[in-house]
Amino acid sequence: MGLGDRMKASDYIVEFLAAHGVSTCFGYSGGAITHIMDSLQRAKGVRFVQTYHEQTAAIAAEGVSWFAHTVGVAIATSGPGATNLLTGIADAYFDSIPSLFITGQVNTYEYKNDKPIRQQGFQETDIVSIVKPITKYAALVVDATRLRYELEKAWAIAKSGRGGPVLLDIPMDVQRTDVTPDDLVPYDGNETACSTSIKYVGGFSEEKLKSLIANAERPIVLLGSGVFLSGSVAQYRAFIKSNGLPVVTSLLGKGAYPEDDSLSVGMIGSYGNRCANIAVANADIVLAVGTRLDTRQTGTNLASFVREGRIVRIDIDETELTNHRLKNVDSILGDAGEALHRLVDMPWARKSDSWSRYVARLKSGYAQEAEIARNVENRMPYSVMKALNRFSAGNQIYTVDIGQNQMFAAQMIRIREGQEWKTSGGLAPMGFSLPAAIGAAFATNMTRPIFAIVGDGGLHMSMQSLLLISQYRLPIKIILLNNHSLGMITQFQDLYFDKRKSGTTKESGYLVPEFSLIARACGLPYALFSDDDFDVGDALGDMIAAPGPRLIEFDVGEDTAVYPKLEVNMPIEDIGPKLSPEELRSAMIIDVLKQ
Ligand SMILES: Cc1ncc(C[n+]2csc(CCOP(=O)(O)OP(=O)(O)O)c2C)c(N)n1
Ligand SMILES: [Mg+2]
Repeated sequence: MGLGDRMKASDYIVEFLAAHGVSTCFGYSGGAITHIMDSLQRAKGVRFVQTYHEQTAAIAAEGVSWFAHTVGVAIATSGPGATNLLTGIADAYFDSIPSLFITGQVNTYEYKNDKPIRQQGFQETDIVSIVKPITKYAALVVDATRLRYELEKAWAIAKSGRGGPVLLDIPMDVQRTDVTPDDLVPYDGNETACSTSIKYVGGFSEEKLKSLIANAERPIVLLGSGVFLSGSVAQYRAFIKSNGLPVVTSLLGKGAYPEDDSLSVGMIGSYGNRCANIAVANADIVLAVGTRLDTRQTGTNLASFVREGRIVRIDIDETELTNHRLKNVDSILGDAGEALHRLVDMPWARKSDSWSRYVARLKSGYAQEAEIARNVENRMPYSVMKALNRFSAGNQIYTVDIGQNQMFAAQMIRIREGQEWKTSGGLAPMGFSLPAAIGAAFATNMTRPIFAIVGDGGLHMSMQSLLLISQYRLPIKIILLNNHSLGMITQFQDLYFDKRKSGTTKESGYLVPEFSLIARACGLPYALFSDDDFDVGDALGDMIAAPGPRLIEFDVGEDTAVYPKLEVNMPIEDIGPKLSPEELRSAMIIDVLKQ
């Protein structure tokens, strides 16, 4: 293109995406986005995938972002298209996923602007105001000469610091106007320039850190999703290994350290592995990296969390560090990878072997397998997870929905080196797994096998994705745990509502369809396993090994329960079903009674 050449603004937008390495753009059509869709159709290098629902597009964009380490992109029309994106946008905001959402808007001359009316144009909706609290940046682009500036700015903000979603709302007349790319104003990068050096917060210092570490005898590392987002997984693995440090993760940090390694103790939290919870409770220093330490991790009894130790926290978001309710925290602001440069030279070397031996003892006494044997009546859901561990490939991807199915997986799946895991933490929308798997499949060019674990309720919410998975023959094995109920909620109702159910079981108004027929309607090969001996013989292995997508349903019965599970206000080591006071005391190093 020569200097001064003009082009259609919608073509310019798509060229921008292509130039920034976007190879797949998810979305759904509608009048106000047709110009961009037409440009996408004609573009080289960017594939447009229509997703049957904008929520699917938004979450698939998150999947691309996570698995390709880039900015995922989704588009939608004005009004209902834009509002259907909201769940994915909010999810990306809470879980820090760099993503760009482009919505069409009514023509600038139809827009109500400041008039005190509800709406002027058809399907006009002020999406920018709606998404303000759940985006890092959102703008209505009313002038095509600002397109370059806004696109560059949005892109930079999505990726900078703690990543997250951005949204550009682009009126139809702006999309169809002509622009001269060479005349467009560039973005100067001021707002996104961030320092790469780390900062000790609130009186903490390198000397204090050093002395804390030097005096610690019971160190443990807690890894969160920030380790993935900062691209420092390999470095943390090397650091942990070379210092022989026990390691636990958050739900989103699963797999940051290989879970089949002897140093890995498991996931902590309200559905954490008992061994991991007890280990953290007894640590005298917890190095918490890239994790929000929310109450699903710490329990609601904050004063009891690591009560005889210090938490050294590394986070890229200063507001997370300065607004936290835990008292025993020392904070380092900065990128997890940068912080590691300082950490490696600290005196981590093990003071005694007794802490390692203690953690190893916890791991064998309170492993998830032991927990199931002791506390779980209906073991089939856990057996499914064990089978997945066995049948998973070396480069397996897991995407996981919300509910009991998520926690069965989190407690039982072992993410090994080369494998990856993605679920939703902060927003936790049912219907997450299938769209995330779709994003993962496109992000990896259909080269990696994917297990998409989902419950019957989550499948209800993402049903359109079945056709999409079949249509593109994505390498996704959908692992459906059908307990004919909203199991996570029925377990809650059992505990706190005297077993009364409402809207969560067949008797209380919640039904599941015949999934075999739905699979057939979508052209998806299907199998049902309803007995506990489902992994006897080759049927399951064959189904998993077959190329292309499958819907594999496990009828796990209605009575399903996740254990262990923390009750409100309990310290995390006292996760239920509770150990006897004697057993808990003998499992602990620190005083049980002092909380
Ligand atoms: C969109 C959405 N609505 C409601 C909830 C609340 N919720 C969390 S888990 C759950 C039940 C999930 O049922 P299902 O998908 O069948 O999984 P199960 O717990 O039975 O494994 C519900 C309703 C949610 N997380 N997301
Ligand atoms: Mg269910």
